[in-house]
Amino acid sequence: MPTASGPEQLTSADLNHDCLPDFVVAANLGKAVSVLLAKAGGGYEPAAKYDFGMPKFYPAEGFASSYLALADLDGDGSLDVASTKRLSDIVGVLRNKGNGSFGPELTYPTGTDPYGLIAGDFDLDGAPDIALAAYTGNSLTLLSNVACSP
Ligand SMILES: [Ca+2]
Ligand SMILES: [Ca+2]
Ligand SMILES: [Ca+2]
Repeated sequence: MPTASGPEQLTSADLNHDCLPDFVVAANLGKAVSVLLAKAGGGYEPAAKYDFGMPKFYPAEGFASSYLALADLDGDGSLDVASTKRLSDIVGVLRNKGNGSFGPELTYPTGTDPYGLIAGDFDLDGAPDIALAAYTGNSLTLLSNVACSP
């Protein structure tokens, strides 16, 4: 299954509510997030448990996409994608339209050169937030979610 070039990290979850696991891949060289949606009826043969459609590529604002986190960041019930951009000072958020396709990437400021990230409700208000480790900035950025009011 092809992805954008230089895939670094991947994660899996059901992005389109069909109970089949989909994949999201962060690509460094290709500067994109690749989304592969599982197709129903893929069978259970070895190494081909699920058949995937052609991946969709979401350009990463011209920066290498390194790490991913999935969470329902806008509170609409579908998982969204947050990805760090190496050698930048932003994190990108792709909002799931509910069917596993995504709108234009939104960006938010971080420390210098964000790398690893995790999603979690760090301020205990019920909405998922994002914490990022900034590689050359030697810092941790905590982005509190104000878009989601559960
Ligand atoms: Ca799915
Ligand atoms: Ca969502
Ligand atoms: Ca929160």
